[in-house]
Amino acid sequence: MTPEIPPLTKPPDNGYTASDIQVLGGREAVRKRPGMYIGSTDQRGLHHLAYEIVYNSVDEAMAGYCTKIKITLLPDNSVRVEDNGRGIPIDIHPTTKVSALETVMTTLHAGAKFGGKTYQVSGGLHGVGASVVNALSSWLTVNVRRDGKLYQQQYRRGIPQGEVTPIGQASDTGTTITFLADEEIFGKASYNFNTLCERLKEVAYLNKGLELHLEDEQTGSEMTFYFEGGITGFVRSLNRRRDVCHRQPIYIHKQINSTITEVALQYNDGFNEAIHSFANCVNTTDGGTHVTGFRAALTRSLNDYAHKNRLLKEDEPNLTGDDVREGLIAIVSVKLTEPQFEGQTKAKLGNAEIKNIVESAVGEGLSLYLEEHPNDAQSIIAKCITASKAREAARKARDLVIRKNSLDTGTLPGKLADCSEKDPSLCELFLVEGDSAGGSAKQGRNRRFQAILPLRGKVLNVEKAAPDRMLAHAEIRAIITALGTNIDDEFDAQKLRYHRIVLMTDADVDGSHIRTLLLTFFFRHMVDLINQGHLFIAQPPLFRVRAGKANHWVYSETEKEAILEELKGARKVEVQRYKGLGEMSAEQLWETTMNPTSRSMLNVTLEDAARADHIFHVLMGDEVPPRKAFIQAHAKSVTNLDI
Ligand code: 0RA
Repeated sequence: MTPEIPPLTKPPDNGYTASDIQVLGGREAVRKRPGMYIGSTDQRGLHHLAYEIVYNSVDEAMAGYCTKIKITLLPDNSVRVEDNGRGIPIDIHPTTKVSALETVMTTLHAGAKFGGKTYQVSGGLHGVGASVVNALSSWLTVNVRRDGKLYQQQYRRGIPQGEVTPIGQASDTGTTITFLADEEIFGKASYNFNTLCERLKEVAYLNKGLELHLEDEQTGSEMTFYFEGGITGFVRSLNRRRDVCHRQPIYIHKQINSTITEVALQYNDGFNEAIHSFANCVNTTDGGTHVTGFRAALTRSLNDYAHKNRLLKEDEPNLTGDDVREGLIAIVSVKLTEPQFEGQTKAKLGNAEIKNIVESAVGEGLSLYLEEHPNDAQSIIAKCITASKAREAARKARDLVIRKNSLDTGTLPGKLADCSEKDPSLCELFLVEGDSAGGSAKQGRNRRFQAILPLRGKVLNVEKAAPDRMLAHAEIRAIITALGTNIDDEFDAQKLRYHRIVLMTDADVDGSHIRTLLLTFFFRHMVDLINQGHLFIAQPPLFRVRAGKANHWVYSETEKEAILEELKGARKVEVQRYKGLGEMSAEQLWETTMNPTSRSMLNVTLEDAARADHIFHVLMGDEVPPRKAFIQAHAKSVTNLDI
C-alpha cells in the first residue's frame, strides 16, 4: 500500500516564492505525463528511474570526485544508490532561501547551475535529473555526507517533508539516495537484475576506474563492474573470440575545450564493421556527428599514412570508407556539456561542432599511433588494401557478368524457363527452391506469362563470405541476368523483365534460410525493386485436408483446426502435411500456389527485407557474439526466424 501523503506545510511567514511555484508546476507536470520524462511507466520506465539517479553519481565520477557507486535493490522494491563523491551541497541559496540539495531534488533541469557555480560537468546524462525521479517516488530520502556531518532530507511524491537536517557524524563524503517508485504510476513493475547489469557494465566500460556494484537483497545476487582499461577493455571483449590484426587496441583520448573524445579501435580478420558510439554514456545507436567525425578521420589518417610510407603507390586509388571499416570494432565515446539528441528515438547526436572536434582529435591521435607503431600500422593497412582489392575484383567480376550475359546478346540463363509474353507488366518470374520443385513449377505454370528459374539451395549458402562474394554465385548471377536490371548503382528499373518476382521456397528451415538469403540479396543490391513492390513470397499450403472427394488447402495450423472442426462427423477425413514443394504434383502446385485467381502471395516490404538482412547478418555473418545473443534471445520464439 502506498502511504498517505501529508499536506504540504510551510512556515506561515515564508509564503510561496517563485521557486516554489516552479517546483509545484514541475512536479505536477511530471506526475501527469510521466512518459514524457522517462519514456514509459513499465519496467523500462522503472529502470530509467534507477539509471537517472546513478547518472548523477556518474557525473560526479566524470568530474573526478567519485570512484565507487553501489546500487542496492531492497526487499520493498525501493532502490538505494550510494556514492563516494563530494556529497550534494547543502548550503542555502541567498535569494531562494532553499538549499542546493532541495533545489536539485525538486527543480526540473536544476542540474547544471546553482548559485552561479557549475555543479555538473556534463549537464546531466539523460538530462531529466533527480527531480523527475523524486516526483515519481512515493518516498525518497537523501543522505549527504559532507564536512564531517551526515545530513538528511525526505520527500513524499517530490514534496519535501522538512528541511535538510544534520542527523549524525560522517567520516567521509558522499551521497546516498533511496527511493520507492510510486505504485500509482508504475503499478507492480519490478526491477530486472540482468537488465540493470547490462547497462551498468556499459557505464563501467565508459568510465574507466569507476566501480559499479549492484546487489539484489531479495535474491542475494551481486555483480561488480570495474574496468581499468575502460573502452579499450570494451573493444577487447567485443573481439575476444576473433583473430585480431594487431594485439593492442588503439586508444585515443583528447580533451578539446570542455569536450572529451575517447576512442578505442581494433581490427579483426572478419568483414563486418561495428562502431558503437556514446555521448555522455548514452548509447547513440543511430550515430551522429561524433561518428561522422570519427569515420572521416579514420579514412584520412589511414590514407595519409599509407601514401607517406609507400604502402599505396601514387597511382593507386585511395582506400574508401568501406575499405578502412572492414573488420573494424570501435568504441567512440564523447563527453560534452550540452548534448542534443535527435531523431525519433533520440539515439543520434546532433551537436554540429562535435564533428570537427572528434575528427581532429582522432586524426591527430591515430596518426601519432601509426607513426609510433609501424608494425600495427602495416597490418592494418594491409588488411584495408586487401578489402579494397576484393571490392575492386568484385566490381570487375560484376561488370563482366553483366557484360558477358548482357541482354543485348540475348543470353539468358540456361535454366530459365521463360514465358512467351513480352510485356514486363504482365510477366511473373518464380524463383523456385530445388530442381524437383522447379520441374513441377515448369509443368504446372501458365507458360504464357509465368517464367520459372530453379535455384539450387545449398549453393546459395554464402556463410561467412564478404557481401560482395554473393555475386560470384552462379545462382545469383542467373537471377540478375534473368531480371535484366543489373544491380547497385547500375540498377535500372526500366529494364525489369518481370513485374512480379515470386520467391517460392519450402515451408521448412532450409526454405526459410534460402528466403532470408534472397531477401538479403534484393535488399542490398536491388532495393528499388522492393520499394516499387515487385517482390513477393509465394504461400504454398501446409496441409491438404481431404473429406470424401473435396480437397481443402490449408495454410496454417489454426486454419486446419477450424476446418477439422467444420468437417467433424464427415465419414472420412484425411490430413496430409506438405513438407516441401516437391511433394506436390504440378497440378496441385498450380492450383494452390501459382494460379493468380486462387493463390495468395505476400508482398515484401522494405521492413521485411531489412529484417531479413539483419537476421542474415546475425545468423550467418562472422560475428559470433551477436549470433549467440540473438539465438538466446529468440530461443523461445524461433518461429520469428521464418520471414
Ligand atoms: C554539485 C556540486 C558538488 C557535488 C555535486 C553536485 C554532487 C551531486 C551528486 C548527485 C549524486 N551524487 C552527487 N555527488 C555530488 C560539490 C561542490 C563542492 O563540493 O564544491
